[in-house]
Amino acid sequence: MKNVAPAIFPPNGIGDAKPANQAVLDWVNEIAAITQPENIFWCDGSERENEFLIAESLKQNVLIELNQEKVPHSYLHRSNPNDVARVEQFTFVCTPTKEEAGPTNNWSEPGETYTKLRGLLKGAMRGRTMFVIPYIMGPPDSPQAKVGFEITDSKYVVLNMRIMTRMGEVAVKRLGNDPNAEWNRGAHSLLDISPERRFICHFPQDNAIISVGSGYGGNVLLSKKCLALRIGSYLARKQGWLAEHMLILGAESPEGKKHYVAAAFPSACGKTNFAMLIPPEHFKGWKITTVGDDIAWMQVRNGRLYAINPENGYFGVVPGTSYKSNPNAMRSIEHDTLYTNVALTDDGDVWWEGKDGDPPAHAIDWRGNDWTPNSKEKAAHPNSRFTTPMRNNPALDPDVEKGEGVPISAIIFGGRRSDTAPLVYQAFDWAHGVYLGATMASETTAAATGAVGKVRRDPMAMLPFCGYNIGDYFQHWLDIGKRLTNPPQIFSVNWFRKGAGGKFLWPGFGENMRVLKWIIDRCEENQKASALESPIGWLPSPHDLELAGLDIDHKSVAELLCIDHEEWQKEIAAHEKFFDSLGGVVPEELQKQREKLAARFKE
Ligand code: OXD
Ligand code: MN
Repeated sequence: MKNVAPAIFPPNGIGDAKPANQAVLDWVNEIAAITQPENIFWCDGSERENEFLIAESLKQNVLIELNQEKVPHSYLHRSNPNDVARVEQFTFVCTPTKEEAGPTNNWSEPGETYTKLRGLLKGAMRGRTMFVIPYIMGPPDSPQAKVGFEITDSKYVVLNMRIMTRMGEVAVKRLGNDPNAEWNRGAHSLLDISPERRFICHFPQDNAIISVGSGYGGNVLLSKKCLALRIGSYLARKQGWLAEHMLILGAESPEGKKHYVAAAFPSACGKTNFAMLIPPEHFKGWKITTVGDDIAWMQVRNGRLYAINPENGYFGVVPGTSYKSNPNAMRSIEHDTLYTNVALTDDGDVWWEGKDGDPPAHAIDWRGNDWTPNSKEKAAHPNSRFTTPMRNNPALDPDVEKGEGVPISAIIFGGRRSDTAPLVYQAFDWAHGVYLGATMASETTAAATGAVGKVRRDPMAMLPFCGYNIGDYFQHWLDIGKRLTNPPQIFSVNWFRKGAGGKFLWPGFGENMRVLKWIIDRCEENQKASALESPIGWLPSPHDLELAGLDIDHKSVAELLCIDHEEWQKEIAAHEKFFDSLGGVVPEELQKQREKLAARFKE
C-alpha cells in the first residue's frame, strides 16, 4: 500500500525530544497503547531531524527527489489517487448535542465516535513509527498563539508540519509543565488509506482531533483546517475572538501610509494570489506585503480588530501558478518546497497546467503514469499543492512575527460568481457587512471532493470550517461588532463575473490592485474615493476606480459594476431559502438585514 511505510530507527540524538508535561505524556501513552507502534519518535523540529526524515522518506518512496539544481531542497510526493482533497462528507464535529454542531456540520455523538475511532486505531501502527509533533500556531510571543501536539504515523505529515507551523522545542517551551495548560490533542493515522475508513473528527469540548484513513494535507495537517479553523472557531467564540478563513495583506502607499486588509474567499478562489499581489505599472510605488494566505486569528483591542497569521508556511494550489499570475508564489516555491501531486519532467523538474512556457514533450503525471501533451488526463492534479515556508516569500510583511498582530482596516468577502455579484461594493455598516459574509456564495472548486462549478452558499468562506452552530457563529460576528469603536469597513468582491459571451470581464491577478485601492481609499478618514448609494451597498461608479493603463472597454466596466434587478430578486430569494435551510438558527438581526435589502430594491 502506497505511503504506509515501515518503522524507522533513527541514530542517537534524533527522535528523542520527549517533553516533560505529564498531560502530554499521558495522552501519548494512551494513543500508543491503542495503536501499538514499533517505536515512538519525539520530534524536535531540528535541521538534523528533518534531513534524516527526508532521507528515510526517499528510501521508502514517500518522497521523490527532484533535480536539486533546478529546485534545491525540494521533493515530490504522490498521494494515493483516492486521497487528493478534503473530504467534507467524512468530516465531523462531535459536540455533546447535535444543536451545538448546527445545521452545516456533520455531527456524531462524542462517546460513540471515540469508541469507533479507537476501534479503527487498534494496532494501526504495529510495525510502524509513531511521531509526536509539538507545534505552535502564531508567533511564539503572541498572547494569541496556541500550542498543539500531533501524533501521526506519516513522515510526510511531519515534514509538512515543520514548514506549516513553528514546530519542536519552541512549542514544548511555550507549553511548559503545567498539566492544566490549554493545548490541542491531534491524533492521525493513515490506516490503509481507504475512503471507507476515512474520518476527520473534531471534539471541540476536549480540544481534540482524530483523523484517520487519509494522507492528504487538509485532512491530516491537523494544525490547519482542524485546529486553526474548526477547533479555533469554537475556542474563539468561547474566548471572544475570531478564527477566520482569511488572507491578511498589507498595502503601503508611495507616501508610506499602510493599511492591512483581511479577505475571506472559499478554497481555491485566489487567496494566495491576492495575498501576494504585485501592483501594475500604474501603481508604481505601492507595496503589497503578505501576512498570511489562508487563516486569520483576530482579536479586539482598544476598539480595533488586530490579526495574526497562525501559520508559518503556505499550502497552496499549484495549477495556474506562473510568473505571470503570481511571481511571488513562483519565487517562494523555487526551493525548499514539498510538492504534492504535480507532474515530474524527464529532467527531474516539476510541471503543472498553467506553468510558464511550453508543456514538456513527456512527463510522469501525478499518478505516476507516462504523460504527453496529447494525453487526455491532466499532468498535475487540479488540487495539487505546494508546501513552502513563508520566509521564502519575497513579499513577506515585516510585521508577520509581531505578537500583537496587525490592525485591520478592511474585511473583504469574495466569491466566484459568473453573474449577479458586482466587482466590488461596500457594506453600509458592520451588521450589513456580516450579512454580506453570511450570504456569500461561490462556485465550488477542486479543493474538496464533489462537483466543481456548482453555486453554493459559503458563509464567510467558513462553511466547511466553522466548528459549531453557524447561527451562533453569525451572532458572534454581530457581537464582536458591538465591541469595535473603530471597526474595519466591510466589502464584497467578485473577480469572476462573466459577460454575455461567457468570458471573464475582469483581468484579475495584479489588476485587483485597482479594486484594493478603492477599498483602502474608502477606509481613509476623509473617504478619498467616492461611491454611489445602491440597494446592495456603496458601489463605485466606473470613474471611481483607477483604470488608467488597463485595457478594458467601458461596456465591460459597466457590466462589472451593474446590479441586475432580476438577478437580485433571485439572489434575495436564494438568501431567504438559505437562511430557511438553516432551520431557525439565523439571528433576527440578519433576517432584518434581508428584509431591508429587499425593501431598498422597492424604493
Ligand atoms: C486549503 C483549503 O487547503 O481551503 O486552504 O482547502
Ligand atoms: Mn483554505
